[in-house]
Amino acid sequence: MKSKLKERLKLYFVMGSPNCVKDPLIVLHEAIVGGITAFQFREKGKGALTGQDAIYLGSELRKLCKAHDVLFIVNDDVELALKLKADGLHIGQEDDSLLNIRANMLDKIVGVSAHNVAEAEIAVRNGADYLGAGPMYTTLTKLDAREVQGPQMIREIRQNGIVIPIVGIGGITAETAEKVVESGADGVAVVSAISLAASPQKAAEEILQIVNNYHTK
Ligand code: 3NM
Repeated sequence: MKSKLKERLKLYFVMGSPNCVKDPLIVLHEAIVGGITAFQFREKGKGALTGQDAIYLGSELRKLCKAHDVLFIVNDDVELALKLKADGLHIGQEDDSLLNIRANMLDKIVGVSAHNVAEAEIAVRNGADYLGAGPMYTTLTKLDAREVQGPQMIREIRQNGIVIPIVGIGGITAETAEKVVESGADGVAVVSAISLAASPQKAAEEILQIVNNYHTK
């Protein structure tokens, strides 16, 4: 599952029901048809589902990913990740420590959000499988997002010898995706550029093409 992780993180769609206007299952299905390579179930923010409702939606989304061989990662909640038989878990700096989490997620993928080189180094030392580096640009999706770091941050992480897979996140669109991969990211993680697009399929196709074009240059 961890093999070819760089390849599988090329277009990483992050979403929960608060990020959608349409039915999240339809949005995810369209995004899958458009070519996303990974999905993160992130049920956060105003109106987020909890308890059985979150488990139900998560299990439906999980089934879709399984059927289409798209990596399925759960944000922040180890129990939910295990219950949904996710491929992995993504944690922020505020979440439970990576060392505690690893004990429950032995062979699973664990990704960590990093907002600077120091956080990236600690995450790698503690065994992160990939980094989500952000925010690249201004985002309206995460209200408590840190200060914008820009793609330069990824360049600095690479200059510090970190070789694990990195995805940029935060305000990334088809206009900015190339700058992010140019800086040393293996892929881009996006929420609204796909979830709120008139056509999530077309949005995903367009961004994937930009990432692919860069990597085959
Ligand atoms: N994490 P959008 S920014 C979930 O900086 C998340 O760690 C971020 O949403 C970070 O693609 C972010 O709509 C939200 O801007 C990204």
